Amino acid sequence: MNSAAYDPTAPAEDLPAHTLKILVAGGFGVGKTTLVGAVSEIRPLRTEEVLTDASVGVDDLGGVERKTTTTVAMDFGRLTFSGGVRLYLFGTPGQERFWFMWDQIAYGAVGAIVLVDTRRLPTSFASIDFFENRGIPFVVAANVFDGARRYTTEEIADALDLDPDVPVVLCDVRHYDSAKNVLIRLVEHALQSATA
Ligand SMILES: Nc1nc2c(ncn2[C@@H]2O[C@H](COP(=O)(O)OP(=O)(O)OP(=O)(O)O)[C@@H](O)[C@H]2O)c(=O)[nH]1
Ligand SMILES: [Mg+2]
Repeated sequence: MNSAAYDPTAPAEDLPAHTLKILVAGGFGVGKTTLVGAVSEIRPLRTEEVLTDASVGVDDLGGVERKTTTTVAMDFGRLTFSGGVRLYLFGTPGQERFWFMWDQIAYGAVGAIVLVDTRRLPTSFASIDFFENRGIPFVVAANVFDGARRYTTEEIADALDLDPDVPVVLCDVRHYDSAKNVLIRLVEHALQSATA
């Protein structure tokens, strides 16, 4: 190594210029873990446990009958954009009995994606209230499940009684490009909110 050329204070070239903490929230079984897994450039950290009988009659599995596990703490993933922005993605647990963790997971977040399943909109009401009450910018992303009726973004915004400045996007969280598009929309919205 040429020690004369070594400057320990110089920024490493592979380090991103900006790092942002982003939350992936929404109700039970809307696809949060799937989204983090679809976009993460590192192997995502997952805290999945098998769904037990405790869920019966509590969690609405309508439409996601094949779901066998649930997040009990959080998901974690990472995505770096070529412009030098790195996102740290934190997926929240959806089951109501784990909501007490949301404040800790949300600490320091610049924005959130609230995923909704249009067949089970009420499962995401609590997430929307959570970010509205804390003034954390969020976008609503409708994860369009196969066979689900298609709604327009206007219909979804109306049904959720969203403020007019909250962006609504349609997505399929299983696909990298679609999930990444939601993240880009959120970063734009969070930046606009910060400079407004
Ligand atoms: N058909 C279809 N299935 C999906 C889609 N997104 C997720 N799934 C499936 O739906 C189920 C729910 O996905 P998860 O990613 O575990 O949902 P979650 O929001 O993390 O769930 P919790 O952590 O339990 O709240 C899984 O069985 C997925 O394979 C989708 O866009 N289309
Ligand atoms: Mg999950």
